[in-house]
Amino acid sequence: MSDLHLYIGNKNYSSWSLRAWLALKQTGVAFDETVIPLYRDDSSAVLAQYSPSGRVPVLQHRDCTIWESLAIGEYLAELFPDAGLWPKESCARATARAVSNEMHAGFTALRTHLPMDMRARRRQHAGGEAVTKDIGRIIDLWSDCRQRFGEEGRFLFGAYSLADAMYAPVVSRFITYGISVEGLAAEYLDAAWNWPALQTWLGAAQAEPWVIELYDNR
Ligand SMILES: N[C@@H](CCC(=O)N[C@@H](CS)C(=O)NCC(=O)O)C(=O)O
Repeated sequence: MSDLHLYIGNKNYSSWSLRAWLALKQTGVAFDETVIPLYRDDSSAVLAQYSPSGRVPVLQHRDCTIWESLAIGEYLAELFPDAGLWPKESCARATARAVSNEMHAGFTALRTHLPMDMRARRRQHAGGEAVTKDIGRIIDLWSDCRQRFGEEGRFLFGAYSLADAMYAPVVSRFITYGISVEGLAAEYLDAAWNWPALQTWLGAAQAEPWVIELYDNR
């Protein structure tokens, strides 16, 4: 049993859980995880036992409870400084924080109209102008990070960082909804999608029995 325990939602649907799980995986430490199936009659009651906000992800580390995906990432970056969760160079690190915050606080149209559904390949969405704008910004942002900071690897800041974990659910959406990208963004999409930890999570998502109609029928 580890002193780190991550509580997450369904792997197929819970985008915020995926971010925290990838961050924790990147530390290389052993951890326990509990999947709390969402949108069931008992979900709120179960979530309330572990999460002050009633949402996942939640990281329990000894007597410290951390909710909110980005706060979990920051906590892990402090706890495991050698994991390289943030880039070392200060401008790269500030930019990584900026794009991570932008993801955490924004892209509402994309998140609303293209819910994460990792095992689906439906290639259709009721997009609209706001979704197109979000997609355009994400492609610009990925290309810019790759160009300015990505020299030493295949990820946004070269080596895998929290910024990549934050965008992993967007990568999954691009695959699910068949959003085509070119150039640096396409190379990034390929690297991020094929990241072994993400593929491990995908395998677990594909094996899950639960279907959330709310997301599947959107
Ligand atoms: N801002 C939060 C968002 C957490 C969130 O919305 N989690 C969803 C699952 S992806 C949830 O727990 N939903 C359950 C509910 O709303 O009942 C974070 O970054 O962790």
